[in-house]
Amino acid sequence: MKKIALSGAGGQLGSVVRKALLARDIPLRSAAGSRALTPLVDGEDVMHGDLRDPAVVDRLLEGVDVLIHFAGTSVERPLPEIIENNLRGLVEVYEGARRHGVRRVVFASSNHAIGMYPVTEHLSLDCALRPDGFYGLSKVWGESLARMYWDKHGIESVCVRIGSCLERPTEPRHLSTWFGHKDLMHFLDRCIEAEDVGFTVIWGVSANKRSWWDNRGAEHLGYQPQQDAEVYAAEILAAPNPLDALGQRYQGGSFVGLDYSRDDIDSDASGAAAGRSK
Ligand code: 15L
Repeated sequence: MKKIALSGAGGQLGSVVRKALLARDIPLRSAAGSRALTPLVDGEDVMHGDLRDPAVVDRLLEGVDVLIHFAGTSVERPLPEIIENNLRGLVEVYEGARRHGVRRVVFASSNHAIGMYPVTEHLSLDCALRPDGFYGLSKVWGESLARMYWDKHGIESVCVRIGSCLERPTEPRHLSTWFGHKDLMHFLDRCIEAEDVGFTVIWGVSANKRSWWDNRGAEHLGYQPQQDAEVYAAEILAAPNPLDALGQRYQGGSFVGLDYSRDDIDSDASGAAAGRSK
């Protein structure tokens, strides 16, 4: 059986994945950042540490076949923090993958790499990237880094542009962006089991009726989502939308309004989408 390492195992999503992988009896090494993890089952291989330190990365990747890399800053933060956690940390992780012959990395990218697209657009996997902040920008960089390590070093990556990965959708935007936990675990199973993935980018989204994202081109992974946020639509649409006008206009939702300074919001996105950049 393949040995899996999970970074970010103490985080919101990492905790869900950790429990589910252990329940499947998958040989797992769970790694957190600053706080130590208590093993959830007898003999669980747990560790913690700063992934900018190559010795910590060595401990993470020794004997590992597939790394599920969920560590890093997962929201908009000041640039120095993003650079340390999401840029420097990621280089150390991929360099560690080289040292240890790790065959495959699942890189948690994000919909915030494309958050500046208006909600009226439907996106294919090869769309131009339009990050909605420094966090989204770090995911653009991460996807390119993964591409480089495949092209130059033969390390496979699945870059998953995660939408809103929640137990259940709670607001209108999620009717398009929801990535249900069942679908997430099926997706990770495919990332572990699929034969050859090379460099693959895929939208981390359920089979939502209102999805903005089209996974055609990533069929080789075998990801076939079953969940659909539409089941919750009536309930969600009966409540007020928590997003402001800007957040409702763009796919990145609330991230878009952080440090936003344009005053021509009626003319921006469609013009830029058509290649105009006034
Ligand atoms: C993300 O990338 C974030 O990590 C998460 O906290 C959510 O904001 C999610 O995107 C989303 O867009 O809903």
